[in-house]
Formats: sequence, C-alpha cells, structure tokens
Amino acid sequence: MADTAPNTSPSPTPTGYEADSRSAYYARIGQQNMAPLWESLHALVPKQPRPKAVAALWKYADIRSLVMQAGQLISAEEAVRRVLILENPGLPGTSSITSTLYAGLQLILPGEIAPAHRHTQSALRFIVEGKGAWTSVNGERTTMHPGDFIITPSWNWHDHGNPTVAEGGEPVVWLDGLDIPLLVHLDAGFAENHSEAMQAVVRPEGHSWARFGHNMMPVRHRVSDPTSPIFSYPYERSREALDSLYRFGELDAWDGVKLRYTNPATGGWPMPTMATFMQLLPAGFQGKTSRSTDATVFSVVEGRGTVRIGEQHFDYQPRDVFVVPSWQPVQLAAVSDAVLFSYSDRPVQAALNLLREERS
Ligand code: 1HN
Repeated sequence: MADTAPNTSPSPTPTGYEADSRSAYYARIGQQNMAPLWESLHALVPKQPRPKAVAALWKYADIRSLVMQAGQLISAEEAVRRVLILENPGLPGTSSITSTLYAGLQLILPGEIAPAHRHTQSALRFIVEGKGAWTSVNGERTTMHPGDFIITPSWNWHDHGNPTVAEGGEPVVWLDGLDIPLLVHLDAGFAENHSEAMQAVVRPEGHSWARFGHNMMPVRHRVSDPTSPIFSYPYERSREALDSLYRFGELDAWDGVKLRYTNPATGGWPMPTMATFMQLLPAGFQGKTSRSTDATVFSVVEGRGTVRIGEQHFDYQPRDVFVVPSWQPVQLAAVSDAVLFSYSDRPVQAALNLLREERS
C-alpha cells in the first residue's frame, strides 16, 4: 500500500505522529515491515486454544466408491502415492486434518507398486480394508491386515506393493497419518526417491517382531534413536490385549479400555512426533467428557456409536474417520462393542511441556 501522507520532515516530531490517523500510521510502519502488536495481541496469545480446525467425520460408506474410482483414473505408479487427502474443512488448501497432522486414504490395487522413497516426515499406516498388500521399511517387509498399525519413521526408505489377482491380491485401503503440517511449520522437509522402485529386502518378514515383539529384546541391543524397532503392530495382538483388560474389569469412565502403542526398547512412543492409541468401548458405554490440547484423528475399526465434539454429534461406524480439534470437549459412546484407533501430536506437546488435559 502506498503511503500518500506527505513526509516533509526528515525526523518527524511526536506531534507529527499524533496528526496521523492510526490507519495511516499502520500503513507507514507497514512499509518498514512492522506491525502494531496491540491490534493482534489477543489473537496471538489467546486465553485458550482457538483452533482453526473444526470437528469433522468422513463416512466410509459415502467415500469408499470415490476412493475406488481413483483406482480407475490413475495408476499407483503414475500417482506415486494414490491417496485422497482428508482435509479439515476449517483448514482449506493446507492438506491438513489438524494444525500439525495430515490424514489420507491410500488405495493400492493388486499387482501395483508404490515406488520406494524416503522423507523426513514420519508416517503411520492404519489398515482400513483388504489384506495381503505389503510395505517394506528399512529392508524388511510386512504383510497388511485390517487393524494393523505400521510405522514409516523419518528418513526410512519405504515402498508398498500388492500381489496380483492370480496370486490372491485384493484392493487394500489404509489411513495414512503424517506430521506434514508440523514439518511445514518447522521448514524441516527433505525427500528423495530410491534408484529402484523396490528397495532390497535384507531381512525375512517377522525379523523385527521376533527381536522386539515379545517383551524381550536382543541382549546387546543399544537404543540409538527414539524410533520403535518394531514397525508393524498386528491388530490381533492389540485387540486381544483390550479384550483381556476389559474382562479383567479395567474400564475408564472417559476412555473405556485405552492403550497407547509403545516403542518396546524405550517405553516411549513408536515415533517422536506422533502418538497412537487403541481403545475398546463396550456396548452401552457412555463416556464422560474430557478435552486435551492434542487434536486427535480417530479411525473406527469395529462397532457403532456416537461421539460428541463440542456442540456437534456424529454417529460412527466401522472405517469412518473423525477428528477432534484441540481443547474441544469430547464424549464417546458405543452402541455395540467399538474399537477405535487414534493418533495425535502428543509426543511433541509433551516434550515441550505444553500438553494439557482436563476431565470433567
Ligand atoms: C507418503 O510417502 C506416503 O509412503 C503416503 O505411502 C502419503 C503424503 C505426503 C507425502 C508422502 C506413503 C504421503 C507420503
């Protein structure tokens, strides 16, 4: 904006400033790349979080056919990753589901390969539909089943594939969760493509599970980074744990039976930027209200129920995805036995001593 106010004095006196209207003054300081804090102080330092992200639910029954249509429009090879981004309606144009997290539904058809690459963004996969596709991470393959939670840590080579129809392949859909928006804020994104579509597999499938999946680990293992040495957490095991705990009478009035996924070598989170959870809400469960500063994305595995987020109520069914923004009161209920997977930026908030939770 042009400053049209005459500037005849080389060093304006205080009287000169007073003669300016505020808006002319703002224009004048704007030319020096300055701005008045007093106009934005309240927005910059809110009394409590005021997320732009809003509560939203994607009904799988409404979007499944659109995900499958993508399979006819573009190959996995051409797309590199054939994904429909789940974008928060409050964050248009940002490819974000919360201010720090990304979510998308990825489709891989029989016989396809999503080529090997790596990036500093951490990724998680939560298998929504179909089985038998594989992902390779850092030299080891794992086969996908619905409800499995798979990690692709920062800067690890990863490629995905699916057996042909003749080999028994079927379409597989999973939820991708990445810390993309967080890395955008940090300007810390790097990426590169592998020279081969598929990285070399250097260990047999199940190797990392054998080493770290049994409450044991190799005797001379040294923890060198915060990332979990397990990269696939099978649903069967998570489900069994929730079921046993429920039978043993562990039911939290807010969360039902809720477990967090861990790095077995440290007890910490599987990856440094994203926390993951799985919870069981028995039929008839009516949760109390809680809120936390870590906005959370949920993927429904089993069962039906309702979630209240602020003033909004949503019905959920298997394979639906919903998002709870930061500090919004949330209340979960289940009509039939429900299992929910979820992820958030909790490790980041906890590390920075920013995490707040309230239960009422
Ligand atoms: C990515 O590498 C995958 O490997 C999925 O499956 C989604 C979104 C943005 C950037 C990288 C994958 C992604 C992605």
